[in-house]
Amino acid sequence: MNHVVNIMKTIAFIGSASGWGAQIRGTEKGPETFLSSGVLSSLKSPWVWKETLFPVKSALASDLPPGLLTLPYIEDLCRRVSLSVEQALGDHQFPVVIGGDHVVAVGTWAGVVHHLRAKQEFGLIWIDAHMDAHTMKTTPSEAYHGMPVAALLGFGEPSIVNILEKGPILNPHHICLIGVRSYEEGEAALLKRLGVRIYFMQEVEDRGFDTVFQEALHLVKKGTKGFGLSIDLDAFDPQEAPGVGTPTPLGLKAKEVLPTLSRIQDDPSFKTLEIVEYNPDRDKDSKTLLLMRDLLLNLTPKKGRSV
Ligand SMILES: [Mn+2]
Repeated sequence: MNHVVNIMKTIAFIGSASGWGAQIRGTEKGPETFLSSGVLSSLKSPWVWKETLFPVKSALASDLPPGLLTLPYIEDLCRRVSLSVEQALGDHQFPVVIGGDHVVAVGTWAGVVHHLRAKQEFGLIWIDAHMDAHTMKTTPSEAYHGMPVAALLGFGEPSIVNILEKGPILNPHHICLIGVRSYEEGEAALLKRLGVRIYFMQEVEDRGFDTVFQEALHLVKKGTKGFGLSIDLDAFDPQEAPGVGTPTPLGLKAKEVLPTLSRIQDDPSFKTLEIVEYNPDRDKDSKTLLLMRDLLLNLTPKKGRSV
């Protein structure tokens, strides 16, 4: 008996109820609101809600401002997320992390890279209105959700740079940003110095999302052991995704983005998906919730994969 069994890969949802990284902390409610909304029933693929990870202390009732004092909560949550992601991959599942604020990316991608033994050999497409590449030296807000790209590249507090193993986790030539339209000089200078490819919103408009994404895909797949996608919902136009902490005008349009994304849903190199910054308090007519559903319908594995 020597035949290939074709089975559908199970999606493992991991809720990361992170709010400590943001200035507006409603994202902590994101994962549980998302789960209880029932939108997951429209998924065709088999899925499990593996768990929702909460910070040891809720940020919702805290008046602690963003900054160093929030770091222990962030470090602890990111480490648990990284271990959960690693476990899901070890169980041959397809992890989908639902945020929570974007600092959780430090945990998600540390877990994936550790599992694949792919330090600096893993590709990441970061879809976001912002660069998220600050360090404590350059940040105006001190909020850690503005720092995960820098941390993944080895810059920032050692406790999040080296979450599971000594960083840097990613090589600047294997990460690219799409949709950026709001940033500060300090973070832009860091990414420029490192040679990170940034597709600003203007370039997306000039060349089209499809063209830009295909180019980005080439960049993250070449010479890597796989790639992932980190989607900050604020990359989308606030008319389509009002339920985010930092809405930024003139963003991506789902109509243009979804058909392109659907082309990678059965790509075996596509290892993990992350959708972050959902803030249910600010959503209007469930627009953001339904956009998350549509992203999942277009991005989660549809066909069986050989095992
Ligand atoms: Mn972000």
